[in-house]
Amino acid sequence: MTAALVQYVDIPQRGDARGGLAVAELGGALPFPVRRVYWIHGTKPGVSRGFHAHRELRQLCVCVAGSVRLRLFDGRREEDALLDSSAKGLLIGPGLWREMHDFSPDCVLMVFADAEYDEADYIRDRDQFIRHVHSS
Ligand code: T46
Repeated sequence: MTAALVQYVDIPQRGDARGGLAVAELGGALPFPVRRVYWIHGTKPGVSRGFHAHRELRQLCVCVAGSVRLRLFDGRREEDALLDSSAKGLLIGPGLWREMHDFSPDCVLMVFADAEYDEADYIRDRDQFIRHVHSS
């Protein structure tokens, strides 16, 4: 059977009568130690982002406000993931081309990464990415 490209994780909700509280912790929603956190917000209407893959990086994406659609491509198959709840995370491992589309105006996409920023880890050309996955 072919493994799904889209891997969701449940983000435990610990809210109470006062309001919401969601937790991403090592061994729970987070399968790796986090070395960097960034968030994408204020994306202009009609703008798509991403269009790259990573050689090694693992990430957990959580849409903490609004919604966004991620398209994943492994060099053969494409799958879409809709992130529209802070109770749902998306794990993206290495070797996956990712594109982000349909950002809602209020979207805040928080990303937990297992390594510091390194431009050398990016493959930003789709044809190069396809050659990379088919040669590995
Ligand atoms: C990813 C998707 C989901 C930094 O200097 N440090 C950082 O930690 C990051 C993430 C980016 N940057 C710089 C690199 C570029 O000059 O910020 C600029 C915008 O980055 P980029 O065009 O790669 O952003 P996105 O939204 O296309 O992609 C980002 C992440 O870069 C990427 O790892 O998987 O979000």
